[in-house]
Amino acid sequence: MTLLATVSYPLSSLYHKPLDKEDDTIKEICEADVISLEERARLERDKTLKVTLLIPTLNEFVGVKEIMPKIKKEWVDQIIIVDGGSTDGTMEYVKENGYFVFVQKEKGIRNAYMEALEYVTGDIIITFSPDGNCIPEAIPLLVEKMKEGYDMVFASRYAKGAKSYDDDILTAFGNWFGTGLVNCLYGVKYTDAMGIFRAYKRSLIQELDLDKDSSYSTPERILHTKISWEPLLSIRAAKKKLKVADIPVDEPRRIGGTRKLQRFNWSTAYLFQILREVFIWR
Ligand SMILES: Nc1nc2c(ncn2[C@@H]2O[C@H](COP(=O)(O)OP(=O)(O)O)[C@@H](O)[C@H]2O)c(=O)[nH]1
Ligand SMILES: [Mg+2]
Repeated sequence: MTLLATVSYPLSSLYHKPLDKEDDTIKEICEADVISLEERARLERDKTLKVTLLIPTLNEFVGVKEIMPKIKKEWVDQIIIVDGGSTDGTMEYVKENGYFVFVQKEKGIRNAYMEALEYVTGDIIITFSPDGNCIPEAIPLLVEKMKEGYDMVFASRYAKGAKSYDDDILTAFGNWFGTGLVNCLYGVKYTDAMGIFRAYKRSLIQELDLDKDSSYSTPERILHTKISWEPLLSIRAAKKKLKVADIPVDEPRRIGGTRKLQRFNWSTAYLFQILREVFIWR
């Protein structure tokens, strides 16, 4: 398992620091103790965080029929399905099987996330596509890792030990190049900066301004498209030096349906964002 960033204060060394007579040192120890206590409280709190599984769907009938029964309800506290206007029976299937589902009003996967937010009760969000690309059994692993106190955990297709069986030459290159560029520009060691299958604290959406249209409007206007927020989430988490980890999870091939990726528009828009973030946003 690759640890991408570590806790800024090694707790054990703070607790066992020997006392010194110097005022400055005592002040330093007191401050350190306050920080470490805060950190400890945060770690305790993180163990009790609630989890929402957020599932965007657009004509994924074959996928939902096969994948949804494999998701155990007890893995998470809430499951929300946001449908983009499926016409292939996806909606009917999930409704009949008792899932909470609603149809988004505005187009695009980012709007699906945004419109779902008012229903999200979890402190942690896991985004998941029920198209065969995401392995359901990785969900409890993401939850467990998040509860160790991380801000975000990737189910990484490219971490050591994992592999994508869904990539073609272009998506493999795009993911490799995008992740490599984020790493070079923002000083992190991500293995999969672009993927949807990940867990993160819900609070990051506001903290990282992912909910602001202005974070996306220029590339979206130029390229006449709507992009998602995963790449920007990776970049801004790096800029803020958040605590991030990844777990290796294979990406099996898609089952049924079609890929919604708009190759040229999205890769160009994401490249634009990766480069522009060097100059904008704190
Ligand atoms: N609600 C909603 N879901 C979408 C939209 N676009 C894609 N999806 C879903 O998002 C998930 C990921 O999309 P997919 O095409 O598989 O992306 P890829 O695997 O990264 O190529 C799938 O479950 C799609 O059905 C959209 O505009 N709205
Ligand atoms: Mg997919």
